[in-house]
Amino acid sequence: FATTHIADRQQNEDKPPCFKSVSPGRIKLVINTTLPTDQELNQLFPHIQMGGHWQPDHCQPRQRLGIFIPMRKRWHQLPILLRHLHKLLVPQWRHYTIFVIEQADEEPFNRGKLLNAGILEALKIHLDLNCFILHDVDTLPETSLAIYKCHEDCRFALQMSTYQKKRNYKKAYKGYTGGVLAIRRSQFEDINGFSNEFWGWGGEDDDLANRLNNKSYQVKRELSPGGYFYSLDHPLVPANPQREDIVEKHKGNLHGEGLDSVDYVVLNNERRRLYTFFSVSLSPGR
Ligand code: BGN
Repeated sequence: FATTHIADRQQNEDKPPCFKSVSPGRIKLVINTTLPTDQELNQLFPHIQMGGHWQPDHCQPRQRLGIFIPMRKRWHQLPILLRHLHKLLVPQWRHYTIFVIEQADEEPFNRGKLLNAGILEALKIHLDLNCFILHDVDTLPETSLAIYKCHEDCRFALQMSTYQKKRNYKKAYKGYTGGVLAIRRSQFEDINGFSNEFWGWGGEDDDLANRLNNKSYQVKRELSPGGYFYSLDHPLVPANPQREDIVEKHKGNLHGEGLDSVDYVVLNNERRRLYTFFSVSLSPGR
């Protein structure tokens, strides 16, 4: 990959900052979809660049978003989310790139480590990302008021999916960082990213919340109605039986391992029509 957007940025310097008010509305969910051919995608999304990048050209967005989708088996859900996001984000005048990071090894799913790896790889090609949206593939915004951006106040990370269908739209608990989280790059780097030690379901997000709190950041929850998110169904995944112990153990040393110590091997990277793809092995030494 060549690095991009440095030239764009210089040109942008004369442009006014982007400001767009969004009219409220529900987003039509297109659920039963297979990934269309590249030709069909070109027709649906003529302005989205290869690799899943878009930015407005008449104004200068202050936030440059990397949207990170950790992935393993739920490939059938990806086209649903991708269509949905590109439809939502262009009218919001966001500067964004969507990244899909696949865990291609035989170990249990490690969402935190996978996101650490994906973010490091993304920053090699988009040097100037300054806001990360950590996005589960099964969680879809329901209204146009789900504004994809980091909190204006740099003391706060933003829990975007406060009201999820799978929890009967009950408000997420205080400090919940799963689902869809907007976190500034500066915050993510300051807390040393996620722990790499959560293999299997659960705990990595609560550990992330502890890392944030320990550095005096707080997680704000998006309000209604922007915080309403639909959930796609999937089979239950086995929980990691050690997750509570690991969360507890880490409380004594919250930033000792993480983004700066993640080991992985990139098996594939390519710009696909609607997203940039990385496939990584998280168990290089095992
Ligand atoms: C919590 C899980 C989170 C998960 C949410 C989903 C744990 C660790 C306990 C110390 N946390 O209970 O990882 O995202 O549920 O609602 O299991």
